[in-house]
Amino acid sequence: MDIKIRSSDPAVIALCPVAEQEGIATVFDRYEMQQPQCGFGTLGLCCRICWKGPCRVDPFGDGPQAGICGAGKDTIVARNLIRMMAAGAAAHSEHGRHIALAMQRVGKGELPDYHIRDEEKLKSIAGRLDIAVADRTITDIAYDVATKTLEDYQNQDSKVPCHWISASLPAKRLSLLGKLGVLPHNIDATVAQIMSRTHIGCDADPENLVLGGMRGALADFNGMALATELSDAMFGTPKPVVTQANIGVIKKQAVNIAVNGHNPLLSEVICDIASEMNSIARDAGASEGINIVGICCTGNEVMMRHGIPLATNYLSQEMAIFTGALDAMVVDVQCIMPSLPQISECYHTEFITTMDENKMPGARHVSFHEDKARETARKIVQYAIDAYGRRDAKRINIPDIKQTAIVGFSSEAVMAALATLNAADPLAPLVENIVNGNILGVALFAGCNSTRAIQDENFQVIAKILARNNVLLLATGCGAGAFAKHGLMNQQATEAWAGDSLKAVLTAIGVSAGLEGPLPLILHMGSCVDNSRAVQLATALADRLNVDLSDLPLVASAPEAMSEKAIAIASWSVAIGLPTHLGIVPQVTGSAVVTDLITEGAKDLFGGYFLVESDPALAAEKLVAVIREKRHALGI
Ligand code: CUV
Repeated sequence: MDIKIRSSDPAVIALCPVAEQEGIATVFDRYEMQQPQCGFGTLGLCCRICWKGPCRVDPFGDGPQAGICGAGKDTIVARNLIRMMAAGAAAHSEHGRHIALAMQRVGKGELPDYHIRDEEKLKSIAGRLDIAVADRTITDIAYDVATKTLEDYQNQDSKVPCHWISASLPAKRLSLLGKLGVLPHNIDATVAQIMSRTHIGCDADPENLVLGGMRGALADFNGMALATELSDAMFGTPKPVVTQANIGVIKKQAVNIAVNGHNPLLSEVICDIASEMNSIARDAGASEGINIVGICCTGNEVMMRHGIPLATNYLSQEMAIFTGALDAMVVDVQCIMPSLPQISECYHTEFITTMDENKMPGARHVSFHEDKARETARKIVQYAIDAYGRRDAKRINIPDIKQTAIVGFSSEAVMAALATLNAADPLAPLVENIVNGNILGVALFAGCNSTRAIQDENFQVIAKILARNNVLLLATGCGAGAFAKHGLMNQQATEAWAGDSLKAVLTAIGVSAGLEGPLPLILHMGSCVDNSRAVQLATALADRLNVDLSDLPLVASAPEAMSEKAIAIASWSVAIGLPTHLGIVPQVTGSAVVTDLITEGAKDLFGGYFLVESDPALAAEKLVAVIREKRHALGI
């Protein structure tokens, strides 16, 4: 296999031959082995919802046009689609619940290993949730914030929407979503309703199903908004920090520990403990002590908050092990390939699962609970140090491939940078430059990598074209990882790729904010749950201009989306009014009705819609055209 047709990441191109030599299959090999993939599944036309099935609808119209129960293609496709949205919402919201429960216990004084590190942020959240802060202790406020947040999982009054969505979107948007009946009142109930209405013999109306799915997607937004905000209060709100990304951040002379997954509750403590255990690592022979590196969204979390370097993003997570110098990979939840423990077994690498509901065959399981966080983290770091002693020097192969990245652009950090230009009215410089056209518009890149695209390629091609057209670029998730690895999140990238007027704006802000040069070409806003940060910024802009989110020259793009979570994110992005590009054809095209619903139909209802285009250059052109259209409608 020519790996260059599967990945554009030079580290992957360097390490895949190592895997081949070792006779170990990678995600790219398994993709080949899956070809040709099932056409019914690709179109969304395979139904496995009951045991009379699986049933399939013939897309050419010759064979059966309904499943055994009578469900036709539109019902089958819609049910499959919204179950994915529900799964995505469940994943993000479970992550959020985990953080909220931990914060509630911090509030009760039950978790000595955790603290409220950002008291200002906690108070600002409390204000948004109408919780009093004057003359109260931080722990009391934390308890109330967490308790009110948890009401979003418990409220049974369907007329009262979830607190977090109410506190996060412009009034105009909330009113529209309320009228459409898609504002979630309870995350768990919304997910359960999707599972229930898609059971055999329930909701069969494609439009009704898709609207129910959109409510689930908005519950996903609610779950990620609260996850982000509570994490900031507990672990700190990100500020710009210079770090490095790609596999070359793994160090030969250090005990290398990769944290992989999503939830910062464990990785934060691992970072703390690692710095305390450096001398033990040195005594074991690792002259550079302990080196924590990140993968996927846990990587983004610790990168944004502490400048921990990012080893890689989703599709290349296996590559870290092929360096032969990864002593442990510690995982929590989501987007962790089950192949990893098997590959680790071929090396000296300790593969450690930590969440009782996320175990993997072949892994060592160290059960993580917040009340013993430091003790557990110490045990995990010790396993890594022990593994270091078992390294095989002959198999060490760390390609010297890494790029500088400036990360940490929370919405607070963006506002702080803007405030250096105009303290009284920080949004003014941004608004002025959008209105006068120096910034044509804003694009948010999100989502995963997929074997259905050349890894990281769509991200790079689209971003460079948009930047040339003076579009301000934001990124989260594995998209952010892709940009960081490929050197598009540094000042050199701004010099190389930004259009003249965008470059001037990024330089003015960067210099004024003390960066001694422009802001990076693409602002790293964090992990997937941190997409809520971009919405926060967009909401501030919309409120300032007294328009709705759908009026802004703002687009979203998930050019290599893959996970159910990404489907949920892309769907709420549509529901809040954003034209949302997908570079991978979603598994809905077996139904013209559903395809139309999420494109043209959604446009009529929400103002947002899906724009599917798998050619990245064409996608970029279309996104620029959409931004121009929005400007025209605004009269700017
Ligand atoms: Ni949550 S969801 S592959 S790690 S962005 Fe990365 Fe990000 Fe998709 Fe997963």
